[in-house]
Amino acid sequence: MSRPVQARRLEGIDKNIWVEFVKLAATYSKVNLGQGFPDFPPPDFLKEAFERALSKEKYMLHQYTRVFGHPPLVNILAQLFGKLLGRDLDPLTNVMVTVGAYQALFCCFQAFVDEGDEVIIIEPFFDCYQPMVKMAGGTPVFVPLRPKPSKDKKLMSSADWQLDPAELASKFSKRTKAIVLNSPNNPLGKVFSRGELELIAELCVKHDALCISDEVYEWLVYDGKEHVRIASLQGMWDRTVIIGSAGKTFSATGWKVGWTVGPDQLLQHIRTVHQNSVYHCATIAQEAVGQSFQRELELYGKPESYFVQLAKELQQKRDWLVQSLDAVGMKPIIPEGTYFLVADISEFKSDVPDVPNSKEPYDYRFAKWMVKNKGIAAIPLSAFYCEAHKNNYNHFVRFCFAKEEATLKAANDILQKWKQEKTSP
Ligand code: IK2
Repeated sequence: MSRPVQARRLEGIDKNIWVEFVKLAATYSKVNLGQGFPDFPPPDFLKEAFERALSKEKYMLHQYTRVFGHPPLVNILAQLFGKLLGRDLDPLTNVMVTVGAYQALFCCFQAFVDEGDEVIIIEPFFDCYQPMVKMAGGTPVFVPLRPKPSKDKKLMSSADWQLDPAELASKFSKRTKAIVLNSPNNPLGKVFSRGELELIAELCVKHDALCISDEVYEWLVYDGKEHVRIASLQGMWDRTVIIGSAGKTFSATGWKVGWTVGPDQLLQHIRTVHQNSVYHCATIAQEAVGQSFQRELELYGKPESYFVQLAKELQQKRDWLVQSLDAVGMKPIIPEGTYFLVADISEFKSDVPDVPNSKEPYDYRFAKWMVKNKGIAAIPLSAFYCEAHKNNYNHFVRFCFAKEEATLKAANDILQKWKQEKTSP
């Protein structure tokens, strides 16, 4: 063809961190702490629900179901989120099922963002927000969480990374259509406090902006911290879409069942995008997720609840990885939630051969060198920053600790050996 094949909206968004680093991990890693998925099995009740859905009598579950969500699943999600948000939710208009949280995000940007609209993104951010805003014709506007080290603490916490209120306020204008909030945050593990959320909410109300609230790690919160839903704050329900993921909730990321929860006047536009793109999400997976939520609703807050047990197990895994990294001088930032932990690699500069004139950020070079030479896969933190800010945050990598004890032990063995090699003459 003599004319350009590629649509203009794809310009500059062809590179993807997961495509690149998943391949590197598959080729070189002995211990994969890169992409965020558990290497332990999902709970038996989820698998059993799937098996029941496959039984002979349930043959209709092999067919299409309701376009905006399988009825048993939207019913239970409406009950659960109704309880969490303290309001009556209509399963048919306040909930929509998507193919993972990814598709929910895509639907939101397509539904709300026009040419010329600005969308505020808090850095570091889950990487797909930026290309999705651009594909919708919008302009991403970035505002970083800034680390505030305190002298008396040996290790930082993700809570020490904070927004500067004046800086955040300066990003809002009449062009602002929405802000994307991700709490608990991937990659830092930060759980935004009520006060921080109130500040964001106030600005949304003042500037009549929407809030796309990505809460896929809502159940993975540690040390007794509270996950506050921004939709429950004053003036926010009408302008917020909550996004969730069964993959993260039930440790089954390959299932790709997600959802949006929000007011009908917002969800109606999300439904328009969904019905004209993906249309429908696998019925059997929705059935099994629905049954699993039924179980969790019955056990809500009890020690047998998977939500309670998983958070407890992950907190222990977080602590193991914190210890391993701290012992070798890769200063971990203790996350308050999620699967992830960010560590400072400044002291490892001398290990990675310098590449004169390389435009690649140091953390990318470090992560590539580490997987090839030490067999540990991790993700460079600057992948979660816009181009202009990458170099300010290029001395950290992200590790995923949602892994079997044996995997974390193998990582520890490699790290200790590495440390010994560094210190022995
Ligand atoms: N939103 C956030 C914040 C996510 O972290 C994810 C999943 N990403 O995990 C990959 C990684 O960071 O290593 C999603 C949305 C997408 O969720 P789903 O898998 O349900 O589409």
